[in-house]
Amino acid sequence: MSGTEGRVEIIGAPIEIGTSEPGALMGPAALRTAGLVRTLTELDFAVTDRGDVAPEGPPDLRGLPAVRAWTRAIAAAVGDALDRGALPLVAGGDHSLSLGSLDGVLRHIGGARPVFVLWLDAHADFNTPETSPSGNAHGMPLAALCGELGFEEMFADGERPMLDPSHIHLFGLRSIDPGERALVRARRVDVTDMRMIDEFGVVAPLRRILDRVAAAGGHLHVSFDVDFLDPAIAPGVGTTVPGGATFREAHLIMEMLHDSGLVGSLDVVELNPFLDERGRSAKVLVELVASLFGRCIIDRPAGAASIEVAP
Ligand code: Z70
Ligand code: MN
Ligand code: MN
Repeated sequence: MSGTEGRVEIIGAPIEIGTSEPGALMGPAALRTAGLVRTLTELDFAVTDRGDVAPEGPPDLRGLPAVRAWTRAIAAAVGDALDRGALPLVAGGDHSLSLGSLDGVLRHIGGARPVFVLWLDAHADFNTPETSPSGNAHGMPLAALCGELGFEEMFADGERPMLDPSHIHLFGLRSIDPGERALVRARRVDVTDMRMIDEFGVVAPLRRILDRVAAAGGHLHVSFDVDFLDPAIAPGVGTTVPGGATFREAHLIMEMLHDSGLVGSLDVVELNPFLDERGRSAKVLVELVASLFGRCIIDRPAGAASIEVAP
C-alpha cells in the first residue's frame, strides 16, 4: 500500500439514493458481517472502523441535494483518514459515493501529486444529467468529478482540483450509454473493455496502467464496483451484466495492485445484500480485499516475475 504505514480506516457509506434498486444501503453491514475488519487485522493492518457516515440535513432529502450531502460527509471522512496517514476504505453503498471519496482524495492530495483512478466496473459511470437515460446518480460520478456541466451544486464550497479525465482508467467495461460513449471518447478517458481483456488477459493492460501511475509518482484510487465481476460469482448487485471478470482474473488484479504498492484509497461499491445469495457476494468481496492487502497463497522470491525452469 502507498505510504499508509499499515493503517486502514473503514468508512461505511450506506447510500442508495443514486440507484433505482433498493438494498445497497445494507452493503456496509454485509461487508462487516463477512469479516472485513477481521480479515484486514489478520493481515497485520491496524484497522479502525469509523462506522457509517451520516449526511447532514433532513432524512427525507432526495435527488441531487441528497447526493451533495452524502458527498460532503464522505469527503470529510476520507480527508480525515488521509490526514491521519491511513488508507481510507469506503464500503458502500451505490457508486455515487465515489463523488465523496474522490472529492476527499483530490482535496487532500491537492496539486501535490497527480491522482489516478482505476475504475473496475461493467459501466463507465460517465453520464451527465443530460446524457443519462435513467437519471440515476450512480451512473454519473466520474463526469461530475471531471467538472462536466450539470453538477455545479455538487461539491463543498471552495476551490477543488478537478479530476483529469485522462487520468481515469475504466477497466472491465461492457455496458455504456450512447451519449456517455461519445463523452468518454471526447474526454480521452482510457478504456480497457471486456474485449481487450478477452484478447490480452488482465495482466498486460493492468501493467500498462500501473507503470504509468508509478512513472508519474501518482496516487492511485481504486473503485471496485461489484458488477465488474461476473454475476455467476457475485449475484448481489442491482445491475448485473453478463460476461464479467472471473474469480481468478479478479484475484490476480488485486495481487498485482498489492505488489505495485501504489494504491492509496479504495471504494467497494454496489453490493446489494437483498439480492445476494446467502452472503456469497459479500464473502467474495472480502476475499478480494484480502488479496489487495497482501494475502497470497505462498510467498514468492523477491522480484519473481516468471517461472524458472530447471535445466
Ligand atoms: C447506466 C446509467 C450504473 C453502476 C449501473 C448504468 C449505470 N449507465 N452504474 N451500475 N454502478 O443509468 O447511467
Ligand atoms: Mn459503477
Ligand atoms: Mn456498474
